[in-house]
Amino acid sequence: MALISSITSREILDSRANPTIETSILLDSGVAVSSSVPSGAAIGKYEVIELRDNNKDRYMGLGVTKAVAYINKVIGPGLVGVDPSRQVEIDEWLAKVDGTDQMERFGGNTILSISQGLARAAAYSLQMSLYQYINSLYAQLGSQVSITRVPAPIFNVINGGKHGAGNLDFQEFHIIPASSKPYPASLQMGVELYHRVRKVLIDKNAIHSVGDEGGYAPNLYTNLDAFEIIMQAVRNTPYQFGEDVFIGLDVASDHFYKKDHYKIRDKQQAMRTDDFIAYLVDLNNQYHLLMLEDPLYGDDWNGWKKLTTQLGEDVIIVGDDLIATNLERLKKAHQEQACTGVLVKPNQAGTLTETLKVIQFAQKNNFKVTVSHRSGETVDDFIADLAVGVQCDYVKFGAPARGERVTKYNRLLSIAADLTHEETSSTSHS
Ligand code: 2PG
Ligand code: MG
Repeated sequence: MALISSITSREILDSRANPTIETSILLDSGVAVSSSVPSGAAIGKYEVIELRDNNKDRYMGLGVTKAVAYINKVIGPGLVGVDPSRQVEIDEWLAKVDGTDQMERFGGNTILSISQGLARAAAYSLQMSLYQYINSLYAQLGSQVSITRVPAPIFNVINGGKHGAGNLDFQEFHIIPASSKPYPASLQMGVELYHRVRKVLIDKNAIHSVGDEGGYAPNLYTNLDAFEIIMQAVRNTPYQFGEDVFIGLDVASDHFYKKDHYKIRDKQQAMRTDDFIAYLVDLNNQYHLLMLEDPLYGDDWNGWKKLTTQLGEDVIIVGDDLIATNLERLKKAHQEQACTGVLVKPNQAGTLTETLKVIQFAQKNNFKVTVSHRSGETVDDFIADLAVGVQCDYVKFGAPARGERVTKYNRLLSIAADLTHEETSSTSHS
């Protein structure tokens, strides 16, 4: 196996015009790869720390030159001569050298840029597709899964909350094609509906701009209006709501939870947990949601338990801010039956190995797993391969628009083609 010759890093920009890290790994065989990391809008208190310069004179304090220097001067030189396929060992070493619970010293962003790069370098070296290589790492951790399909996509077509330039409280309004559809057909459906949503918004004079994840960020009277727009868009196509296509929602309720109350524009009065749960149950009666992400505040464990008891049979209740891709929090959610699905974002965990461990626990305990992007993204498509490599249930990469989102959906198209090809050649050989 080729060994690491150098690891170098630089500051680049993410899709929100904020600095982030790009790290390059060169092997002594000449293999050269790069990897870059994303950034969220609302960084939960339970995810690993993102190291920023905090120098107000550069990029409003968001520069990452300290992180880059750690890679170029400390961590990179420490890994020269090492075999990049020792992923699990290196990831554990990185966490140990950092030495803090939340990677405060080096930063989870710093560490993840290396961790992802190692996997990509090793995969190239072994002449394996990245998703196959990740699948083999997952097997090393004890989870043997055979790769048969591309996970079902979730498209974020209307952006509100912290991601929207419009006026909605809820963060993401999702279109979810039936998971029985092959990926290319789901992508096509997502795209056609994305354009239909735009048309309905234009007709209603509600178009405003697009949000951080490429979905429309309209000005509407209520959050419910956004659902009606999507329903109208579906009615303008041959697709059947509840059969071909479903609706999901990332409420991201931490954003409008203030002093024990949930306040949204649809209701004059702020609601306590029980009232907000009743509101969400009503919403589900009306729209038959497939998925409901972060319906309640991330520390409202009792509320989550109640909601999951009420809706968990019908709706996938997804913990994002609740879990923060943190194994301990996932274990707690399992014990308390607080949710039935988990969002997985590698940059909340800090290393690929830790991310795989979270997915492993989730899969063993029957959580529905969604591999997710962040709102501030780069054109790195690593998470597409991760999703296929572990055979998760869903992927959430934003709208099917904007380069940093599309590159991931396109990567899945290419993997889908690989898988079809393999299937055809194995049947023709048998
Ligand atoms: C979320 C994510 C991704 P952010 O809440 O699910 O869509 O947003 O990256 O801003 O945390
Ligand atoms: Mg979320």
